[in-house]
Amino acid sequence: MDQSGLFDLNSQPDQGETLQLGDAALVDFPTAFDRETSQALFDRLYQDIPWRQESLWIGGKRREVPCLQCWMGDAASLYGYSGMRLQPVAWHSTVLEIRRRAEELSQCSFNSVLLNLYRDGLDSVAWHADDEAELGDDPVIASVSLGADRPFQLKSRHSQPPEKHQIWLKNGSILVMGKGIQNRWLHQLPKVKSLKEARINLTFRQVQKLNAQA
Ligand SMILES: O=C(O)CCC(=O)C(=O)O
Ligand SMILES: [Mn+2]
Repeated sequence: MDQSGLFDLNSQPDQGETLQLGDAALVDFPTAFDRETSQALFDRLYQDIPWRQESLWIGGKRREVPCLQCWMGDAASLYGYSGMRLQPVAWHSTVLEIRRRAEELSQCSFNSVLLNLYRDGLDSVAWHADDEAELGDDPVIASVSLGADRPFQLKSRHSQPPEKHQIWLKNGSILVMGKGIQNRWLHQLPKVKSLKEARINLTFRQVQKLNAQA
């Protein structure tokens, strides 16, 4: 079979919906991939990705990260958070196809991606910003969602009480977190206890060369 025709990634019109947060913006493309393509992408990644359960030291205790993960990218794109160092695995062809769409919609290039598999609604990501030094001063991040729709929350870092927003990350969507978002906002993917379905998220990033010596 001609693999290039397997996923028709460019079949949807590119209509972004902007949420302006002060001078930073989120742009959501809710139908970046159609339903059939999203399902095919989900199934392929669910099966093929070498998913790992990482663990972190938090408050002197070792705790499992509440989702499965895989760091993928160019060989030099070492990455870490909360004291964890991640060596990238080589690009998977399906992830490269998804990257092409993310780059087209965001008009940015990405050399790495963190894949998260949320097995059900009890898997989650706590409040954080993707502001590690290796991502540069003010990164743009493109976040691709496949599988179960989940709420995504933001809260301001520098105002009291913090301003909060919630949006839904839908199957087949790409959310572009623009400049200013990581510096001025935290985000999280809260637990949804009743949810039984899985979700895969890919956050495409551009890792800078500063960690070449790491
Ligand atoms: O799953 C999501 O939508 C967010 C994931 C995330 O924030 C991250 O991996 O840094
Ligand atoms: Mn994040």
